[in-house]
Amino acid sequence: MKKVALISGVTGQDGSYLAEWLLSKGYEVHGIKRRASLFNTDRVDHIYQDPHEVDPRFSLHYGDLTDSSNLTRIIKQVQPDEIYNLGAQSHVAVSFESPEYTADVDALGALRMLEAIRLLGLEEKTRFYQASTSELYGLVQESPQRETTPFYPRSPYAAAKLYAYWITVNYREAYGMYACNGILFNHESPRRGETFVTRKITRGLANIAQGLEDCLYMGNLDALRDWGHAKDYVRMQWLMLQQDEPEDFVIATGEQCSVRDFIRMSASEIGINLRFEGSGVDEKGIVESVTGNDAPGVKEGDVIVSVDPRYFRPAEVETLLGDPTKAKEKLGWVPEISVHEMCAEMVQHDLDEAKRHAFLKENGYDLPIKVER
Ligand code: NDP
Ligand code: GDR
Repeated sequence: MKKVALISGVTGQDGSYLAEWLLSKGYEVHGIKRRASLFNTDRVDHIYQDPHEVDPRFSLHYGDLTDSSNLTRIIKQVQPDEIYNLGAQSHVAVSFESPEYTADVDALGALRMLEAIRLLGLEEKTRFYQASTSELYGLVQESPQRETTPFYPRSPYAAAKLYAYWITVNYREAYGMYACNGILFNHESPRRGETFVTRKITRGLANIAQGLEDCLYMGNLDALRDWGHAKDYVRMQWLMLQQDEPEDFVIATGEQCSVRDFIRMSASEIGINLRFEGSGVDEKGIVESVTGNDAPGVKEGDVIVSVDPRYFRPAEVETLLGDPTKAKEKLGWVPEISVHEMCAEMVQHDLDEAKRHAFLKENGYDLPIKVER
């Protein structure tokens, strides 16, 4: 029997990789997309199947995690064997600016999904995966962080995800539902949103190398993260729903590097050597500058990265490092792509894109480059 999966957040980084993975496993896949004023399905367009031509194994439904009647209708119609709740306002810095909306989507969204399963009487049939996060550890109480490490959220995003984590545990315990949390550490890819730090770096430096941008404005370069590749991590999301008993798992590489290291790594992929000039506030409020050497798009001494305090967060998560031992031992999961390989893939992707833009510019079609300001 063909299994049926429903993914919220299917248009996001993880949703798109997970949909591909499930289709490769023979699933019928349904995704929830939000209504937007522009097309927002770029990451899944390549797997879309026109229902006029074939009976599709991949379908999209309009919906929103803030709308319980709509979620209930979709779940009733789809009758999924597995639900992956990946939809979220997922940007930590933005959550300080939109805390209430973030709570509505990220905390209550999970509750709405779980309640819909329960009210439709699908507790026995439908398995539920909740996209939990290393941000739960926030101000870390133990290092490395494992499933038993106490939580200490440091943002409205993390506080909302804390509720979602516990309501998932609660529905498992109260109603015997197969519901589990993947506590995933940062994972990236060429499909990562452009305002998350790794993609901002690879894209920004690629644009600079092609003469499309002058300087990349960054926040805290000393934050430490445990970065892995999204493709490795979605495999684990699926594995978690294939066990006899539902359990929560930490997914991480167990290796850490700083934002500064990631800038160095990306620059070296492009062929730019960097000099970190040290701190001191200038008249524009820039607290640190990084210059490049003579390299593509860069003259010796050009400032190509500036640390602008407006990208500092009201409360920062300085360091995260995961211990994926349980996932390795119980599920045989090991990450296959190293942070260096991932960085190289992201840089290559963004260089190709920057070259396309540069070509258009040279030929009189100057499309504006979108950057976070
Ligand atoms: P993205 O930001 O790339 O994707 C988020 C998805 O959620 C998008 O499809 C977005 O739709 C959708 N979405 C946002 N708001 C709503 C809403 N109100 N109703 C329905 N859908 C909504 O995130 P990732 O793919 O990186 O992450 C997936 C999940 O995993 C998220 O829950 C995130 O918090 C969590 N997570 C991510 C980690 C990471 O490092 N990537 C680590 C740990 C947890 P649209 O495309 O229209 O914006
Ligand atoms: P994070 O990812 O907050 O860990 O959340 P992000 O890439 O946004 O930041 C990582 C670290 O880099 C520092 N930083 C900057 N961050 C951004 N976005 N932009 C900058 O210019 C910048 N400069 C420095 C940040 O301060 C931070 O310390 C991600 C999201 O995917 C969440 O949804 C997920 O739950 C967690 O990872 C695990």
